Amino acid sequence: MKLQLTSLISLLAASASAHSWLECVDTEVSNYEAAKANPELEVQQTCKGFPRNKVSNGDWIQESKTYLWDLNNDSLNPDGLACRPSQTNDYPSGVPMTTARPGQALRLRHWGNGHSRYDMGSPLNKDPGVVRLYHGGRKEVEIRLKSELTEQNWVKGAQANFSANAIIQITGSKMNEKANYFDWTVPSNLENGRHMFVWAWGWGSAVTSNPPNFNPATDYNNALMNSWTTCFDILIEGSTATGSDSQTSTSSTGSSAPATSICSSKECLKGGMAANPCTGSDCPPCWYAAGDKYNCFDYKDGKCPFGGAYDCKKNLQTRGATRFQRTPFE
Ligand SMILES: [Cu+2]
Repeated sequence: MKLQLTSLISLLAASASAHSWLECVDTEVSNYEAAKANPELEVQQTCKGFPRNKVSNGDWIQESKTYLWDLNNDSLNPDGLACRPSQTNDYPSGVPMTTARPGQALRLRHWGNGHSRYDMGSPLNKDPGVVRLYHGGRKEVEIRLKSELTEQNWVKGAQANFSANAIIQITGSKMNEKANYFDWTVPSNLENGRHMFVWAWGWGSAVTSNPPNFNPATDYNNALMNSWTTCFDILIEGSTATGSDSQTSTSSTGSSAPATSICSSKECLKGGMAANPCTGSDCPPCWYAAGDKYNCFDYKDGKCPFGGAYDCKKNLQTRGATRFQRTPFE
């Protein structure tokens, strides 16, 4: 049975176009380190919190037909919805909603389906892309349209490589993706109550691109278009927050504090030049992370010259640049 299912999965993964969906929001893996070190081991895992309305739970074939959501398929999604219409805020018995505290670590699990590596699987030589999360900013706010899956509604920092924490068994030139995970920490500024999230696999090529100082570890990846989504909720408990957003737009509260301290305490390179370091208020206002360093630039026409800056003067995270905004600086 197990072998059968595995070969059926490989067959479907190879024949179908690339696809994935979120299987579990709160995964407990009792032998993660051991299985990572030795992928031949059976992964011991249980799911404590599920995505919305997970009625075919565990039935991979059924879910690949009736649960995942092909965001950009205009005939299946003519209204441009962010969630499959059956993914309403329902949690049948046995597949409960996730309950979590701010600051809690969650291990999300999605299907690799043969797409975890550039040099193997299908399609061959394609970047596996990123998985990331979106949130409407407050409790009980629903993200309804795919057009709302923007950097503005991105949960800052909630973005990882599709196969970053995966357990993959390699045999010759074949891979068996035993489990793909996305480790994430619930933001500390979420108030108590139900919060709706959208998990997305950014896999297609976007029309926008990333600024020159783009840091893949921390910055929203504008070069990838979301292809597949799954919707879920988290019931937040034990929070002392009072309803500020999880997004960068609320930099007047919690989220600005770390960046503000970067502005005052870290060193940055003026004009991106190693010969011109400065610290704190002696520096130009527009800061860009570049690996473990920072580059800083003066305003140009009253604005930060590239998108995606942290503006230390206005205490504000600016939006990522489109490729059109980049033009004068290339
Ligand atoms: Cu696929």
